[in-house]
Amino acid sequence: MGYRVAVVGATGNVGREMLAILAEREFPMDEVAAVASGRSTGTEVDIGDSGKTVKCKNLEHFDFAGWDIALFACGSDAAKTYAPKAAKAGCVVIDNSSLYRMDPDVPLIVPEVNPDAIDGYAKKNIIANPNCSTAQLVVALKPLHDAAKIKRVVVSTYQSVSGAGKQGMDELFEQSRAIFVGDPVEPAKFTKQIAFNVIPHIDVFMDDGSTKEEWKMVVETKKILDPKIKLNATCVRVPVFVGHAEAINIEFENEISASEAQDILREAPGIMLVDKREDGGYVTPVESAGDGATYISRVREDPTVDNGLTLWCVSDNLRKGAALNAVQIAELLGRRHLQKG
Ligand code: 11C
Repeated sequence: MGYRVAVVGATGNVGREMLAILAEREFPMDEVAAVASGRSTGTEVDIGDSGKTVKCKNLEHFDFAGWDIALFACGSDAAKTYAPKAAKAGCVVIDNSSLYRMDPDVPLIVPEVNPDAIDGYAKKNIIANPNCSTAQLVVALKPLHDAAKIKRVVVSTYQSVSGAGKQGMDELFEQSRAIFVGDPVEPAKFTKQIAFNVIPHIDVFMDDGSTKEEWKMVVETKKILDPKIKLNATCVRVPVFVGHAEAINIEFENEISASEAQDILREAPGIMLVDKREDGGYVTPVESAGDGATYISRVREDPTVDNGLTLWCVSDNLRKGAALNAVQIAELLGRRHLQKG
């Protein structure tokens, strides 16, 4: 006997990945529903490469009663209306939007980092999935924090356009084509030209001059890993389709060498260490796309502070940063709380 799972926002970048990953990981399902806005009703959506498809149902009329788990990938506005409705009907919501992440009654989970926090899920029947740039960061930080206690982190991100949805991907493609053929370039989703450029602005500006993407990295890292960690982020959009990269500088309480850190990271859950210190001996976003790992490269000591390390971290933002993490949460929920059969 398996679960009945609904994927809400099934036609978007993350929703499609959720369906694919449920199939790839053979999540025990008796039934899967693809749910989306009214304009997608009846659209056939692939369940990954399984050869099976499912017809989209209209979110507005979808009855969540009798469904065990709903993976929400539909943005904050729809989550605000429909997540409480689903939760009230007895369906556990795993929400990928930012809406509930900082709610003290909603666990914010990265299974490799804070699995025990899931035990509080029943307060609202909602579990939050972190922002993509936070997910890979905390996977990288957790084993190092356990080993030498992190005091402060300075991170610069290089975030792919798929983080901004299909519209973001289309805009990079269209602008690249326009530049090659000499057509005018017209920014729409992004505030400036993204093709052959980088933009130091993701999400809206906050009063202190940081952006909401940067703020999310700070508060989500504190909630998931340790509220005592100080973190400063600069989030940048780059002309890459899939895969976020991060340059991470870490200051520790206790001594830790680069080779000790490499040994720890090599064994850590969810991490692939690729750190050969030679041409091409590191991972780039293109190689991370389609994969579930958080890749770490370029681990080295930072001689400008006591107990400092710098490293490079790359992961598929649609997978570990969103869909895969949500499915891993569903697996954890199943193991701990919703045992079937
Ligand atoms: C981006 N990180 O790359 C964003 C996308 O809070 O879930 C995900 C936003 C979020 O644009």
